[in-house]
Amino acid sequence: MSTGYPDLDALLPRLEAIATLSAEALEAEEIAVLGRKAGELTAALKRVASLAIEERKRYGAAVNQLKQRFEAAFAARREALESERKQGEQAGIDLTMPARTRWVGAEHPVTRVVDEIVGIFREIGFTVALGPEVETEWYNFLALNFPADHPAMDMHDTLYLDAPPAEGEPAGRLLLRTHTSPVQIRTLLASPPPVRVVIPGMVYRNDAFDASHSPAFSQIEGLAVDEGISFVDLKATLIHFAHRFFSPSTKTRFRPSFFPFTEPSAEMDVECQLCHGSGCPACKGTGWMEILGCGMVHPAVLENCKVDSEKYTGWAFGMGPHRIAMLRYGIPDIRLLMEGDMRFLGKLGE
Ligand code: 2NL
Repeated sequence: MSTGYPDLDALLPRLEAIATLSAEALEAEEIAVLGRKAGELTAALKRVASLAIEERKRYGAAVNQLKQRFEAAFAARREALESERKQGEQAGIDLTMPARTRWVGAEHPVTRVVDEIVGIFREIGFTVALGPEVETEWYNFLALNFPADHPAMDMHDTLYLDAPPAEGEPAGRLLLRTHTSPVQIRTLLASPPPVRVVIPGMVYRNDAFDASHSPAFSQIEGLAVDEGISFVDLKATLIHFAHRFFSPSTKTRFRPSFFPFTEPSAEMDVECQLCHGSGCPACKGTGWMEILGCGMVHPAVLENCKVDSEKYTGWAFGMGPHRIAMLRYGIPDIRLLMEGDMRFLGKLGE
């Protein structure tokens, strides 16, 4: 209902809105409209005195009428809030309690790293394979050319189960897999070459938690077996991976290494992602970070998988997504990736 005065009409939307205000907003609005010093209607009332007599009567009446409507609306809202509060009190609800802010979800950094790595290899023709976390000694060690007296097979290094293998499985102890390589063995046995697979998963070792060790952590391995595959394919593919995952200008280097299941073997470093090669505490001043191990699949491993090592060759790599996430995001302690503390994960998700 118009007052007939544009300056007073300008206040009508605020009159309407009073029925929606919270207790705090109601108090502030009351001061803003009716306050003795700076209230908008108080100012209008002050203007009345300066008007000619006829106009003074008409405008004064309009201001007073509007003031009464505001006063009634403020009183009604206060009453409504009070009765809501009483109802809430009876129901055991405290309506004055601040609302919980909503948690915004984000991918876990390790999940993000695994998905990106898998994505990069899928782009170049690799598929994903998965396998059991409880394994036999044969799949986890012996098929991979570990000698039977290798220290990794010791009870001090590997978690063994107190149960015999299932019927039809090779004899030997059951254990929690110490790497994802047994899935590569299963893949080669199930499907003859050409094979190009990546295998992400959790692996287990008899280590206590500290800043750089965990008894459970992730690994992702890749395997390519075909006719005519050479170390050139290994290098080209892994350098391509480093350029896709880090950046196209990331420097890489290969250093000779040893694994029972590859020959020759190497480790690949990328330039330190924190100092970009100049040397910092994260790379111990070297300017390089080790991100993976790799090599040409040992012929004995191919033969264990019924693959003719005269006809076929292959290369493989393994890396640790928990470690990669720590290097990439500068996370100093692996336990931060295990504890699910939202103060940490929420920051990373931003
Ligand atoms: C590392 C090293 C590696 C492999 C894993 C592999 C699997 C088969 C045959 C040959 Cl079936 N190799 N996997 C090869 C080289 C290195 O992992 O440091 N991982 C964190």
